[in-house]
Amino acid sequence: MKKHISIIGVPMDLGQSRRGVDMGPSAIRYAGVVERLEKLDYEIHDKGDIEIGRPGKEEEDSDGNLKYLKAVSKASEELAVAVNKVVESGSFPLILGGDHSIAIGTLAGVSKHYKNLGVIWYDAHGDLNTCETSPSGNIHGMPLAVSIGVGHSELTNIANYIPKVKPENIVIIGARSLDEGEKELIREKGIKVYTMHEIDRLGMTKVMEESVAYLKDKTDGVHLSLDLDGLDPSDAPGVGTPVLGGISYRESHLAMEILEESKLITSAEFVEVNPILDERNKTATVAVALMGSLFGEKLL
Ligand code: Z70
Ligand code: MN
Ligand code: MN
Ligand code: MN
Repeated sequence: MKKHISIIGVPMDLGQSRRGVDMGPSAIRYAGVVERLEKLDYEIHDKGDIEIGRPGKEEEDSDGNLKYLKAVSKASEELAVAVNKVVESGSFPLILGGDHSIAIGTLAGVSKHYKNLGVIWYDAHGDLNTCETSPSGNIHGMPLAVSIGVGHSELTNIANYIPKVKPENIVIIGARSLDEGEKELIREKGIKVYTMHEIDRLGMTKVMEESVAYLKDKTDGVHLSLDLDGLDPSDAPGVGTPVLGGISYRESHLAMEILEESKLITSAEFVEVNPILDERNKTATVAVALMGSLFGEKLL
């Protein structure tokens, strides 16, 4: 029987300060996501985009150090409802961002279906800030903290339950830009992190095999949250916060292939594609290629 994938676009750009990432879902569709995955014996249901309000002045929609809190929390509630429906229907949720603040809504929609959801956070950043520790006030730097129940209650309480994920069920891969408060939270909560140091030292095969082994027995589902800025800017230039020294295109394919073999992944999102900053839609094309590997595309 054919398996089902349901695509939800989230044209959200209010979780950070560079406009254009709201066009990410369009760019990823233009790069051929539906056609690519249909070739793999999946039935694809494109559910369209979540409506993102266009707020007025930033000051009026923000709360202290949380820019656009109201718009982000509203979109998160709506995304959580949409993702929840997809999971209930037995289809695989594939969410297209949008900035990484959308993970708050995705995880709120997914996690109630699992006793012990695992999360693989593929990112140059930890996204573990709170309003107290954030250097920017950008909510896209906070979604992983929010998901373990740390942060503003309007965000941690999306879909009316806290937390979405246990710290010991998280693996961060590709980190190379962590703020002081994030480092403290990582140590305090014992979150597993493979920085670029470990990726260089061990190789991506070992990093992914260890990550799979770490999550396999203690989780009953694993969400992949892939921020394109986890990749090196030479391979994924169309992101708002490029950080040198990232994961290569080839290493990323390998990572997706190992995840596919593991059969662990039960939902996924690809975020932070910004077509305005991109080179001829390269980053969206890379995202779609990685989805190909995640869903079983083979070279031969
Ligand atoms: C920084 C902050 C961030 C993504 C940048 C950057 C966070 N730690 N997240 N790009 N996806 O402002 O909190
Ligand atoms: Mn559009
Ligand atoms: Mn991120
Ligand atoms: Mn990032």
